[in-house]
Amino acid sequence: MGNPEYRLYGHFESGNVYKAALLLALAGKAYEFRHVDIFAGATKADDFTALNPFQEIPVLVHGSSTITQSDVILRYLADDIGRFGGKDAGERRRIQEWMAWTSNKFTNGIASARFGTRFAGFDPAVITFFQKRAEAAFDLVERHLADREWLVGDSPTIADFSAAGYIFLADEAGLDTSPWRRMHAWIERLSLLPGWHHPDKMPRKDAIVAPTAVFNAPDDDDV
Ligand SMILES: N[C@@H](CCC(=O)N[C@@H](CS)C(=O)NCC(=O)O)C(=O)O
Repeated sequence: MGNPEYRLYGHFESGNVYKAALLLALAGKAYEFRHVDIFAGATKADDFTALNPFQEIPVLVHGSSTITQSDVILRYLADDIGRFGGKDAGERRRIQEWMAWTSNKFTNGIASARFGTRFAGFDPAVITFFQKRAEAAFDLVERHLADREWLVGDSPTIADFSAAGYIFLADEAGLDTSPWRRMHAWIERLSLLPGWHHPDKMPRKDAIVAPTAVFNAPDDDDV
């Protein structure tokens, strides 16, 4: 295999990196993975800061473009690959709404509870605060999925990948998602798409990641 066109800087523990890796996996795109040791402060190093002034992963490099922030990366990839980005302007707007909402409620919910539990040893009351916030967000997703299979439109989009990224890690945040039955079924649907992999299969060092399968939706030509 030649050099893949996409390079993703990340760390295997990052749900935000996983969102981008998930899209690439489902689209059947190979990518170069560059391991960034966030626990050793690599995001604060001068060379990384020059790449991403926000000093965070994920970062996507594609040709001469450097893109940061997981949801912006998802939008960039969807537009570049021509998949998962919504069928029309209305769907694109709905997708942006969902990504803005989940970036707030799930990050300051699941991701913060997980960080406090697994890595930072937060006070239990603080962890409970974030867990309750996540559970309130689960209620909303559960209602939304009453009469639909995907968050926006009738096929998977970057809204689903963005929202689901941390749900696949919810158990590490001390959250049991099984009582939210429709949400659970939606996560199950995502995990059955050809090419899907769990976050625990993220590369742990620099690697060329080859796709295992390509998910082809029946209406891909419309995108
Ligand atoms: N809003 C950012 C959040 C990114 C973020 O929190 N990245 C974490 C890993 S999940 C990180 O880089 N942590 C290391 C650091 O801040 O130095 C996004 O959506 O990409």
